[in-house]
Amino acid sequence: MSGSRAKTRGWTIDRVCRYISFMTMRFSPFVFLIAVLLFAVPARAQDAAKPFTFQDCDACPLMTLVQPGTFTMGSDEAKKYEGPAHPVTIKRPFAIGVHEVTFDEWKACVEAGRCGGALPDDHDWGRENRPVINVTWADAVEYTQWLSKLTGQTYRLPSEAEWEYAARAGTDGNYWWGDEVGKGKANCRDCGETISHQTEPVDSFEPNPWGLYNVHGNVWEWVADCWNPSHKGAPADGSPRIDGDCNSRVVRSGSWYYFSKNLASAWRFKNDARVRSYGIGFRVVRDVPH
Ligand SMILES: [Ca+2]
Repeated sequence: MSGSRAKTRGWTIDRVCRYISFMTMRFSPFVFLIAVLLFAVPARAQDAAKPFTFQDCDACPLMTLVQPGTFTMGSDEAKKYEGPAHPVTIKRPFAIGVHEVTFDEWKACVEAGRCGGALPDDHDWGRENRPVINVTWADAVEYTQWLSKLTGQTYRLPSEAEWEYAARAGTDGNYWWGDEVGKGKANCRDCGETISHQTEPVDSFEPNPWGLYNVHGNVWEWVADCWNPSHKGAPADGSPRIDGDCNSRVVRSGSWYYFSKNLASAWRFKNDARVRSYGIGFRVVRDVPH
């Protein structure tokens, strides 16, 4: 396994800084500014088409950078627990897993003597690039703690607000692609012509506009928050709720087993934090130093 230095398309952050320092000394600041502008304009256009991604180590989850912003969390058309809709402002950028954490990624933690010391049951669906399942909320937290120690960065579960912000990716419909689930866009009970009856590889289907895969369906995803049956009293700054029933934790996304209504961006559900389920996995968040 490689070290903890962040890799960004072949250019480390240290290398970029050294290059800028050298060019500023070598040429006049004015000439260098022109060169940077010429370089930056096409780079921004490229970034808009392809979200910025990085890994902190070879076995670490692929992460994408999410910029700060304000969005409306929840829904006033609540079927059950999704109201009231309320504004949330994410004040700092953060990085979130492009995919649900895979069995292969989990395996690295097991081989390091953590994460229970054995791979969870895969129900004979195959492991590798499928989402890890049959992990408790505490198991998921332990994985983030192991990643943090390995990389020197702060990994953790997303807050429920961060999760919904990243899943919506600037959209306000039931799904990032619109209000109708359609066919062939996700893995759920009524998402396709046939029912999969199992998980699919984490890079199945099209990603959302911010590059996240399977924010709707495949596996439910543990988030950090304690359970509350509504958003009444929820924080407005994107932090997790630590009041309420903390023996139960929030899960988001819906899964292969559930119907499309349970996959909606605002849909929320709970589970006993001790539960191991063939329908629950998670994705990680990494704090971005500022
Ligand atoms: Ca999912």
